Amino acid sequence: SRQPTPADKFSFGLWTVGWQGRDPFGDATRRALDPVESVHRLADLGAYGVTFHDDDLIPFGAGGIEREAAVKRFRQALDATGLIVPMATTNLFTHPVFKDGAFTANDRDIRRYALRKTLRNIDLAAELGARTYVAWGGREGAESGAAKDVRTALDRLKEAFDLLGQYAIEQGYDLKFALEPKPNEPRGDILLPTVGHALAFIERLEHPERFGVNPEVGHEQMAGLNFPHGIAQALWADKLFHIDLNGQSGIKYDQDLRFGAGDLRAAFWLVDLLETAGYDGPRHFDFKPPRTEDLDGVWTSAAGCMRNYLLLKERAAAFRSDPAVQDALRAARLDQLGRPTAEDGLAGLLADATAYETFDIEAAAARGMAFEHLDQLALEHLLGAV
Ligand code: GLT
Ligand code: MN
Ligand code: MN
Ligand code: MN
Repeated sequence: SRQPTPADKFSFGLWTVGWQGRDPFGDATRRALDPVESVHRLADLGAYGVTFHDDDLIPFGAGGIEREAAVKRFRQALDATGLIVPMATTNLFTHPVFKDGAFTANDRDIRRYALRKTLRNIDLAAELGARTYVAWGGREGAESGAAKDVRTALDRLKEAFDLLGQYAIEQGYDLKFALEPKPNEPRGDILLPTVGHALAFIERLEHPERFGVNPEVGHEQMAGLNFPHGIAQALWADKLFHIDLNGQSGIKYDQDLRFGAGDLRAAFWLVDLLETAGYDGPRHFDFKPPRTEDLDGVWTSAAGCMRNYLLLKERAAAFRSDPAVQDALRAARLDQLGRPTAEDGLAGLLADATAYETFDIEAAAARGMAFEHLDQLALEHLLGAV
């Protein structure tokens, strides 16, 4: 069905629909949204979850009473709508104190403050039932060479995540961490710029099993990378803990378009991959409704994210179940890729004269791969021609 339901596991950040359209060149074009209003609107549209930064819910610097009231109202909205909080995160980028980063700021007092701010919100995340805690280190980076000793900064980043992991374990929280890579913006260069960097970093942590990635479509595409390939490797490593879906057109500033806008072909292969791989986590939209839109446009944009996902899911399923596609996959020898190269072992490989001595190299080199036919079938399905 093209009508989103909670079973589709669509979730939105409060900061996405709530983005007021402030950019480096212009002021806000929309009023602030009350989180309670967003929860109700998202539930009406068919989402199952809502996510937040501490500061999206509780204004930065709010006192205890204001904090409790904000959480109470939010919780009431969740109870009234049945929306859940699958994920939460920390704002470690807006306040000027984080101008040189949070967990890797050169100033030690700022690093300690960043950790305390995060630990405090982890308690709230656990209290609201979140199972994933995202960490996007947008300010962890540099604009110039000597300003950041990257190897030492990575030591501090590891130290921070080791402490956060220890805290979750000691508190008995059923909570995993998902690191979100981004190559640049707002810093000139950000640490852990891609999915690959993050996967390698995680293996150096004290509790690697608690850590995975939260890749965002546009962030990998800003680096010119193939997003579905990055997701495939994260899945292969059992590290796809969460995902930020949106749209991006090529290598430029972070566009955060609604899902399906931008690189539609990549979106098609992404949905095909998530659905066939059995990814069962949230389909989380991290987009920014363009500042040209009024609030009606915001909700149209949010609904479009979900509808586009469902349309692509339909198209991908039609592609996979088409007998002509199955023939084309065989003609392209995907079944052969699925077979181990040397199930006969090293000895068998060495003893096999057909593998080398009598191998007809010229005949093998002359075989066409038939990929164009296969890809044309994909395009026909994507365009709804079949
Ligand atoms: C911020 C960033 C996003 C991250 C969010 C989590 S907030 O808007 O641009 O990509 O996912 O901190
Ligand atoms: Mn994101
Ligand atoms: Mn983005
Ligand atoms: Mn973003």
